[in-house]
Amino acid sequence: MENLEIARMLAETGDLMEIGGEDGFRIRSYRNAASVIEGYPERIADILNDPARKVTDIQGIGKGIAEALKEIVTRGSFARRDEMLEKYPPTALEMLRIQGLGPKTVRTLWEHFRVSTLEDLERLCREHKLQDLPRMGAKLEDKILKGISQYRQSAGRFLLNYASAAAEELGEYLGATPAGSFRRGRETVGDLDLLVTGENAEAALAKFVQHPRVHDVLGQGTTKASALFGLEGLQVDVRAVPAESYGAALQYFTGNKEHNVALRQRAQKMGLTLNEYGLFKVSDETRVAGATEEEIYEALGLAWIPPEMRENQGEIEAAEKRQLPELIELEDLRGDLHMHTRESDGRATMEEMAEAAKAMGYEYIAITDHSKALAMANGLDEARAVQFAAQVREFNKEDRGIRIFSGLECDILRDGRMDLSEDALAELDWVVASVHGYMNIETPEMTDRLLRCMESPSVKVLGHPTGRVLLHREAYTYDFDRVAGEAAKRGVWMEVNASPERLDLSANLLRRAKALGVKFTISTDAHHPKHLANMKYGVKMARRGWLTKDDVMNTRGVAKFAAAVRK
Ligand code: DGT
Ligand code: CA
Ligand code: CA
Ligand code: ZN
Repeated sequence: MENLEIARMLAETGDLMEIGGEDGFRIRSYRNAASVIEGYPERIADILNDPARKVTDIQGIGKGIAEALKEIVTRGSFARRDEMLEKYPPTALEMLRIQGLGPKTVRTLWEHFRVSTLEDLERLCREHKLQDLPRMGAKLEDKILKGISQYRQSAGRFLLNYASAAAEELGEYLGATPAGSFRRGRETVGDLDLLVTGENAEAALAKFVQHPRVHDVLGQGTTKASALFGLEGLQVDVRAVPAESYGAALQYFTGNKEHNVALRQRAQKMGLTLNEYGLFKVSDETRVAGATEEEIYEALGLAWIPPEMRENQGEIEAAEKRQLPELIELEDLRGDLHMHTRESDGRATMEEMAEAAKAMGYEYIAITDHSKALAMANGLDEARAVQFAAQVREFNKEDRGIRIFSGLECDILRDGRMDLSEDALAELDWVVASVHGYMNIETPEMTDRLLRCMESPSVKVLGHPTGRVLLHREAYTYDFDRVAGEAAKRGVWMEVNASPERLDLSANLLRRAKALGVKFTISTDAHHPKHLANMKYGVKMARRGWLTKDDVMNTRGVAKFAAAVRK
């Protein structure tokens, strides 16, 4: 247990106590101790383990806090914190960070509406529900909505699907091209960068600020305009650039910074200078390139580098040697292998999902409803799973232009066993093994759990392998290289979950897993036919992980895929 974690627990408890309306003196003592511990040069855990020393010798740590510290170090929490977390959800803490929302209001909102997330709070304000309470009115609702938008703006990053909708709408409206982290396919974006060029570029800036969903104009000049877009207030920067500089600007504003720095240094060594206007000779300032990205990279002795790879992670060296991998593309996918139906928590039937997948041009899908451990989602037990497998066999008897694999997203129990019996799993074509509970167990236990689940001969792939929920929940921790190494050895694949809330695995982990010999699938985890379109986000992620068509098993045609699964 590191000091920072201990400090966070104390501070969080203080915050929860504030929501609870408790004594200010005690709240301050937790906060004070938190700040002392956060900045303390030695590990508190070491001091506690040393019988010759006392934590109470540290300024700001009294007897009560010392007791809490002992508890934290031995079991990872302490009584007061547990008690507070029982009363108030930790998500309520985020509401404290909203301007205009004091602890008392947060408490009232929780007590009356059970709102504990910003999303719910926002909805409540928009539906004017706050006015039902005494001393709360339209003014407060407005203030809170502004506060939420500001909070998201400063601390906030946005999911790729939100940014994508904005980029599409504005891109079409302005004839603009996205750059920045969005173009690099980062899983979240801070703001959206757009470029316009040509004769109407300057006029596009004026048009931009007049768009009905654009508000709070932050600045508008002849080359750049910035404003917020939509209810969530995503900042959008639009830049107007001349055609001769278009490639240079696109390159510059796509980034990332580290990639750009490395490129500029490379240019320097060649007697050139690179900026957002073009690539020029240092000696006489003549223009070498600038209209397209390709000519810039070429003039620097490099192959054009796909934006998803531009993170200065070895891509420049690979481009120099003309050894960039041929990255996977959306069109390479032949099927989608993770989706839910009404049998568990999905919205459509198997037939409807199949129909939608067929319309997208897929050859096959796997239906993977939840297993019984997810009782809330009405997960399948053994009998239902076996019956479902029979139903799918029946479906496939006729040629319907799409093949269904009978699948299951089977829970990995806390001890690593699968939720359903091997006999039942063996009836199915495709088993995705996923963690949905006990996500906060210790790292070694989680490692053992994942290693153990792969001992089941039915398990084909690890679903959303780190459990992260973007902007919401951290990945659970385990010895990733050991698990990935074991997966490679056993021929268990790892999923790139394309849901924009997850995008799990991350780019770094994809590259690590690939280096260890793992094969992958990209799947949407759709709960509705429209979610099947999320595949593009998963492909972006895969490209950021340098994956090729060959690395991803659902690029195989149906016969090859079926053969690979049976093995
Ligand atoms: P974000 O918006 O936080 O998701 O990340 P980016 O990468 O989109 O960052 P942003 O919007 O600040 O800038 C877009 C790109 O423009 C960035 O990747 C590199 C380039 N850029 C912007 N400002 C600067 C700068 O001051 N120096 C350098 N070297 N590059 C910059
Ligand atoms: Ca940006
Ligand atoms: Ca920007
Ligand atoms: Zn799942």
